[in-house]
Amino acid sequence: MRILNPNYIYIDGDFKRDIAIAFNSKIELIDNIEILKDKYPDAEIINCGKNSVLYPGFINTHIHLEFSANRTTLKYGNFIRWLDSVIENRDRLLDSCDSAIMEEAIQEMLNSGVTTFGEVSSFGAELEVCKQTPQKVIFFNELIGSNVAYIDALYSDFLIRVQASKEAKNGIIPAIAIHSPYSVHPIALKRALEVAKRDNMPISTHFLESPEEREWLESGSGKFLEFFKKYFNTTKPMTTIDEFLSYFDNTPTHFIHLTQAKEKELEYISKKGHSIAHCPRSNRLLGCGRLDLEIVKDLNIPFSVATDGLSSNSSLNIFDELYSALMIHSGEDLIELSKLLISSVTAQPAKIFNLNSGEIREGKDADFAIVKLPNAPLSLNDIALYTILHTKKVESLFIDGEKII
Ligand code: MCF
Ligand code: FE
Repeated sequence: MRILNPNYIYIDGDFKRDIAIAFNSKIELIDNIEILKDKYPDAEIINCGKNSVLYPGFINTHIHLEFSANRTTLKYGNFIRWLDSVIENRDRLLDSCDSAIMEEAIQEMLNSGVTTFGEVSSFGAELEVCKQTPQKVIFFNELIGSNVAYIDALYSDFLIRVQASKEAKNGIIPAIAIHSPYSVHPIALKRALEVAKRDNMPISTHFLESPEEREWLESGSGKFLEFFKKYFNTTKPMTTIDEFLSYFDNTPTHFIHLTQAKEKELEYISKKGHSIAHCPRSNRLLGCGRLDLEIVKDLNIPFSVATDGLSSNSSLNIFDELYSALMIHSGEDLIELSKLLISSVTAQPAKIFNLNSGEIREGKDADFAIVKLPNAPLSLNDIALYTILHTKKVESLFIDGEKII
């Protein structure tokens, strides 16, 4: 048994003082340090030091490790500009992304306190590094492909990757990703959802990300029309906004982005028990706009803040993302938003994906991120804000009770 003794602790959505945790691989008891010492006289005591704040390990629900080699290759500023550059440089980018580059990307997440991440896997090239990392990985096997002639081949490749992730164990949670409404044929999509439903696998999908995507799905026109004519020789979208949404009616899904969603779509998403991944920096860099957080909050839709991949971001540091979210939603109350953002990388994603983590509670996994504030906070209620403003790197990190940093 070990005991962690921080100055402050994030518990039940608030910050408290004078609370310590006794743990093995799970949290055993939460109480005053003296009571824990009496109860476990042989336990090793770890004092976290001055101005320390203990959080449950952070959860980054949406990244693309296979694109981690990108720095100055992909074009930013507009979604179609980005997409064109993906098509043109994809092979080169993927070839240059070796295990060392992906390990570096994973290390950046560890340094920022991420103990669980959601990886969108296009090819399965990162399964080995995901097996090796101490983090827990929701491994979203991606289905992509619109050409009917290739659907069977793409679908069987998808099933092989799903199977490989099922056999991986080592903290890998098999899951599926439907790439998007513009890139996946509805026949394959429906089959994949049946597989996910049968095995109760988490599901995610990019949806209503760019204004161009919305125009394409609504009226079959705009920059997407040029894109599809140029690369795929097609001129009609395969689905509509409402139809695409209805495919997921019986399978609660993590919708990525939704920057271009209107109130009626968000209402539908709320009604069907779905959730959202909010990636503010990716959205800004690809010219996609901003998620309407006010409506998301009003409708009580569970959401995570996530970095997306290095294909559309400059870092996988979750504090960088929280900082940007804090800046971008400038109409929100600063203190309340800071607390909401902390919950969006802890309790909310844990609930969305049914993980036994994301909260400091007896019986939960002993996944901890410990940060140090530069000075003592005058008010407990402001600690979330100070954490987001002043942290780049955690002081220490535990996963299933093992000290990683
Ligand atoms: O989330 C960002 C932007 N939206 C869509 N897709 C991706 C993102 N980052 C990487 N991708 C990948 C996606 O998984 O881009 C590939 C897919 O495999 C090509 S999309 C034609
Ligand atoms: Fe993405």
